[in-house]
Amino acid sequence: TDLVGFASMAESFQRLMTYYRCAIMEVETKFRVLDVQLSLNSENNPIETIKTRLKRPESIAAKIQRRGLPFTLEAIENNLFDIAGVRVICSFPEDIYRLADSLLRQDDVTLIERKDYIQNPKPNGYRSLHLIIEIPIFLQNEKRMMKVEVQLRTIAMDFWASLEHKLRYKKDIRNVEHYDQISQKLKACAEMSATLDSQMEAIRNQIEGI
Ligand code: 0O2
Repeated sequence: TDLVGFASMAESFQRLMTYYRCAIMEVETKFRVLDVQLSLNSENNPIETIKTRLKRPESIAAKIQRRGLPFTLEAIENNLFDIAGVRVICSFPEDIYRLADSLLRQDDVTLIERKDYIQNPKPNGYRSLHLIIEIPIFLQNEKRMMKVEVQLRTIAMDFWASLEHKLRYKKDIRNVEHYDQISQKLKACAEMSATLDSQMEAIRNQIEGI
């Protein structure tokens, strides 16, 4: 019956979400291990914080609909690569690349896509390094490959992105001019904060005598 079909689909969806949660745990642990290891060589930890999130069912449904895809688990797994999200926040830009390189050298990590919005910021000023990776999770009787979106940014980039996120979800169409004005100010802040990041990094390197 329809009810049985629905219940089994709901259960499979829950199971898939659990797998993504496991994949998040794996990736988070990989970064925590790198943080400890990289901090043995210098006094400081490269990672400031790690934030993780599982995309909510309504956001998944909205994205599937937007892309004109069918509402199936296959469509979700094969097309949405940001269901599992791990955001790694560092103090300095160099640490971002150091961490990303170390992660990608691990033999169970496959790079699916890399977008460097630090080298090439978005027109609005957004900066971060985005990686889509695939990693295995080990279940009772099987190994399952899962995709995870990793976003690496500095504290300054994260600070900027959270403010810009507020604007993004407050698009007041009646007030286009106001919106444009705020966008311009934000863009200017993005440039100032990029300058701050690189100057702070230069000072750090001077202090450490690199
Ligand atoms: P949330 O709430 O963080 O999940 P797509 O993933 O298909 O929408 P694309 O171009 O494939 O788009 O992905 P991209 O550019 O790698 O960026 C996806 C995520 O990066 C976003 O997820 C944001 O988290 C972040 N991001 C990208 N651009 C911006 C930006 O201009 N401002 C801010 N604040 N964040 C950005 P979601 O799903 O949009 O949001």
